[in-house]
Amino acid sequence: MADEDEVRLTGQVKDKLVRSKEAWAREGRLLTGSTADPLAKRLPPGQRLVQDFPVLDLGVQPDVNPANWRLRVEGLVMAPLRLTLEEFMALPQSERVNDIHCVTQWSRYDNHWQGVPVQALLAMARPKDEARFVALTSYDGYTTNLAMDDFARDENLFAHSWAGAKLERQHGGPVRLVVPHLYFWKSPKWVTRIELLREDRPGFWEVRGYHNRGDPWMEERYG
Ligand SMILES: Nc1nc2c(c(=O)[nH]1)N[C@H]1C(S)=C(S)[C@@H](COP(=O)(O)O)O[C@H]1N2
Ligand SMILES: [Mo]
Repeated sequence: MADEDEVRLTGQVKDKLVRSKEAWAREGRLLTGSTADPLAKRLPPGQRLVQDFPVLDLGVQPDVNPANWRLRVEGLVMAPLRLTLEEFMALPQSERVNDIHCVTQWSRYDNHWQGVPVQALLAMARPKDEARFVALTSYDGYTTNLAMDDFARDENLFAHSWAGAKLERQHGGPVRLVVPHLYFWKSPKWVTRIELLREDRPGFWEVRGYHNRGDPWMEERYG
């Protein structure tokens, strides 16, 4: 690992929590067996609305020194990127307001995010024609995967702020991805590496029984 990739991790990976979620996936827990049209129904099946903002992760929260933080766009791109936080913050900024849906059944409406649209970063990196999938890696070692079509949507943002304030470390600061049309495990906190691929590469939860795509309205909790 290069020097600038070194980060301090605090906490411990919650092995028991990971194992119980794998068991839930095997048993199909929380499934209601119904689906819904997002236009007809704002709250996806089996979800309940919360007002607070729960914190969910593997138990390890990386403390990234802003001077060492990097966002890398690599793989099947014409122009690989390796941005410092200063360079990232200097890119054209956008805002989005959206609802988020965690597979553990909580949903939270009207989250206001500020950051850099995925489409803006892709326009800089210029994906090659063969790029069909994306593998995302975070500073806590977490990984997740998306199809290009799900990644390149206009609403998706690399967010550095939430509700008008700097994104707290517990929610993925300095920068997390927000992909609101899929369950929230597809929105990596502390994201650092975006790799464009020809073939799909399932991530942390996807290899532990979660659905490969995770559409909340189709109730794609488990695969
Ligand atoms: N790096 C990283 N990103 C992650 C996770 C994680 O463990 N590590 N957990 C995912 C899950 S399961 C959810 S529900 C959301 C939770 O985000 P929050 O803690 O801001 O609510 O982050 C997602 N992104
Ligand atoms: Mo989650």
